Amino acid sequence: MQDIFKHIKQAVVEISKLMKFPDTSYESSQNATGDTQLGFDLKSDELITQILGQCGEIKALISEEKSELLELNSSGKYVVAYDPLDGSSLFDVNFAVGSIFGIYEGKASAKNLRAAAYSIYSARLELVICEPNSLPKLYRLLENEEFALIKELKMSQKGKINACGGTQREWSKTHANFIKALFDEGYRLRYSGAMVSDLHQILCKGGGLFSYPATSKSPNGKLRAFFEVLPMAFVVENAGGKTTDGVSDSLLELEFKELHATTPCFFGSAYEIDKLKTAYKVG
Ligand code: AHM
Ligand code: MG
Repeated sequence: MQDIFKHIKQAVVEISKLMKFPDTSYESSQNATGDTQLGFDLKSDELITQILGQCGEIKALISEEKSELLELNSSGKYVVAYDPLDGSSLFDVNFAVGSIFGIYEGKASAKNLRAAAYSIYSARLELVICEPNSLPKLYRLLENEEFALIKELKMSQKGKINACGGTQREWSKTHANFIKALFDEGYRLRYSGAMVSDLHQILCKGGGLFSYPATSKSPNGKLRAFFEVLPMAFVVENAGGKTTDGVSDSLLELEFKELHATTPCFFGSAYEIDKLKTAYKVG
């Protein structure tokens, strides 16, 4: 597992370097879920494939930018699922974006998720690594190109941030009423449009809610299970937070068949997730 983290560190440093002087021209191709891809999505995907491909512990890769699983070493123990550039629509406006990694033992499945990591490309390069039964660790890249441990991430019982995704007119009445109730309680809107950055803010500030619900256009939500939702749920729950799809006790108890399956998802402190589940139950 440590060898996988070593290769992830190398990949995110290379992506961060490439980002400093990017070619931001759009490409006409589309990814497996139909989004228009920025050239940088593909470049990040290629870089991660190339660098993680050198890690003997990895059996296969699943990427948001690949329609099929990519087999690597048959003797490898882990499948790594990744979103090479989460929040890619914000890349050309120079907002913080990141890469997300889920490390699964054997087959990609929530119950096989053993570790997760994500990077944040912004003024600084930061990397969060989360191993089983321990708080997620926040690292920052120093001038000497080494990652230094900054702190462990811990969520409190209740936060102040409300990061609510999706187009509001496509929300259900239940969801719209619940989000309004949080604002009425004094929660503040903080939503950039990059899940990885929005959740990073909530994790660093110790609480709040990130939601991407089912909508009338996307009844199964927008965010992808294996390389976005499950790895971030693993980090949030290990930080002491809670997750749900609106009904479940945890996103980590859900099973998905398709590589690019999506799900409604909610991540937050205990208070907001419990309140959401009650609101969704009452309807
Ligand atoms: P991406 O991986 O193609 O960037 O798409 C995922 C992103 C999430 O980071 C973010 O929460 C969501 O899409 C934003 O969608 P919306 O603009 O509908 O709120
Ligand atoms: Mg994404």
